[in-house]
Amino acid sequence: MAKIATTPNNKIIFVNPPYERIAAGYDFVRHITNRAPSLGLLYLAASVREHGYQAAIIESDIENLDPDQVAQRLIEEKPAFIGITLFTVGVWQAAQIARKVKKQLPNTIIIVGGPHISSMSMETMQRFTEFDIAVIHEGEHVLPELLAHLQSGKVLEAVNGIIYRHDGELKRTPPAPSITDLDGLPMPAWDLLPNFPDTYLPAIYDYPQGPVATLVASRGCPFLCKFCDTSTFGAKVRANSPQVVFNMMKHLHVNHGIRHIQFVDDLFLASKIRTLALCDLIIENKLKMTWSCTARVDTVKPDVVKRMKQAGCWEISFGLETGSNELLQKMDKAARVEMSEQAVKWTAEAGIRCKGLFMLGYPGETTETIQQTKAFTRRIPMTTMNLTKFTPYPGSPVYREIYGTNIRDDHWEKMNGMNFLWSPEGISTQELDKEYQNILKSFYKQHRVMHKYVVMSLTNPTHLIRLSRFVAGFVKAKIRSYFDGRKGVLIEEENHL
Ligand code: B12
Ligand code: SF4
Repeated sequence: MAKIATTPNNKIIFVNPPYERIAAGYDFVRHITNRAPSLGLLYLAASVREHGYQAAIIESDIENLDPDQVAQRLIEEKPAFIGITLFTVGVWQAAQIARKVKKQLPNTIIIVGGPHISSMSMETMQRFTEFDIAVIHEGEHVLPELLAHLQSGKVLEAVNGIIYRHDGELKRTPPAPSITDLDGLPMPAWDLLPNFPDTYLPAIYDYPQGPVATLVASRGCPFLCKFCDTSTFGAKVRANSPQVVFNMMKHLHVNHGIRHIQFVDDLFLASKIRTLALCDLIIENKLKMTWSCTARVDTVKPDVVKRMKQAGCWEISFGLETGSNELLQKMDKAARVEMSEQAVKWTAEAGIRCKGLFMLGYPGETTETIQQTKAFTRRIPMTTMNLTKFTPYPGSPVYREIYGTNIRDDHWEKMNGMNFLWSPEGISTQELDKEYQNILKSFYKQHRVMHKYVVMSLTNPTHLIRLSRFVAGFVKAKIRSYFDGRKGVLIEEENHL
């Protein structure tokens, strides 16, 4: 497929395929889970629109669409191009959509990109022949160039950063340069999201006030934590200027009524100068918004967090991972437990909430390290704890170490951090599952933590409403289970995983 005849229209529909695997019977959890749109697709849609293409976005999970419904919508719309964003966990569902569409619309060109493609492009293209072209790494510059080549029937080998099919063979072009001038990119196309911002809520208790939007102010990370997949943006850090970040915040506030921003950068605090400049802009211009961000513990300084608080910072998420220094070392994390403790303390003292991101089951985890983590989570002044089940994501250094032992690529569709696909020597996945519950309970049952949640529920009706819907759904599911003879067991049928 080096040359493609001129396509019938200039319509491109972007798809965020369904990722969420909620077992039948557990639908009520949707009331409290994260409903953030793909910023990648918003950037891509804005970028192709600037080049004259007509863009639309389907957010499958947020719109509650299954693969068949997504495919049906695409078939009805008959776009010339479809652009699918891929996390490892969503590849199979995306392929299901692509297969259905291809049957009805054989001339529609299906392009894939995203974190999974940045790390597993060749394997994915070999395995799923329904994907026509893969765009590796950032797409804002490559995609419009690719579409222009496709429309004019020019050969694709001139487009850098892609994999395409030619006479039944896969061809890979040289990598495209990474985008250095982030300020030059058009603002994400929030206007293309149906019902934005109302239906795009983060997880319950993850924001002080709605409506909420996500933003990314920098790309890239030079560190090499072994569990992390940095293949999309690479090691070189690039950033928007504080003025452009401020402009985007103001745009969201004025035009979409957004009151809270979640920054999803890997290293929001990488530059103290940039962070303080943004805080100054927010304070000087009296922008009344709250915001949260993620940071490495070694970038936290008391003067910075104090200024951030004055500028509306509500919560900082830290990748604390574990309470064991030995494990941190095995992960190649530069931080140590003592450093984490200090950063969380400074943040709490500044009046900013601390969310700790932890993982359980990393290679080297033992019953002793689990106890260390449990004690650590109770010792530090953290307000929220997020615990994921260790998953070796393609693109992470640890994936290459583990692959070929007892993890197989068939596990892609389980890679959402909610399944133990692998267990360290000496601990079974069942034991890990039990400890997973124990650690969370031991943290959330503390009075000081519960108190904060009660206050939040009472002061912010959105949380209370979401919580009530969740509880009502749970009760209904329980009652239904008795009528159906399942005696309190909520799962209605085995999840297909
Ligand atoms: C915000 C975020 C989320 C948000 C929003 C997700 C979303 N749909 O975008 C939420 C919280 C929902 C989320 C959830 C998950 N996430 Co997440 N998330 C991120 C984070 C921190 C930032 C993503 C982002 O907005 N980047 C900025 C935008 C501009 O970049 P982008 O989306 O990658 O898009 C660019 C390119 O990839 C490319 N591109 C993307 N799609 C397409 C499509 C086409 C057609 C083309 C041409 C190009 C293209 O062009 C875009 C513009 O340059 C990344 C880390 C990171 N550094 O990227 C992790 C990351 C993407 N998440 C990851 C994971 C694993 C998950 C989860 C599966 C599990 C978990 N424990 O979090 C869950 C899925 C939950 C579920 N529903 O089952 C991994 C993915 C690894 C992998 N191989 O799959 C990452 C890379 C973290 C990491 N370092 O390991 N996540
Ligand atoms: S965990 Fe954070 S610091 Fe470590 S490599 Fe990933 S993005 Fe970088």
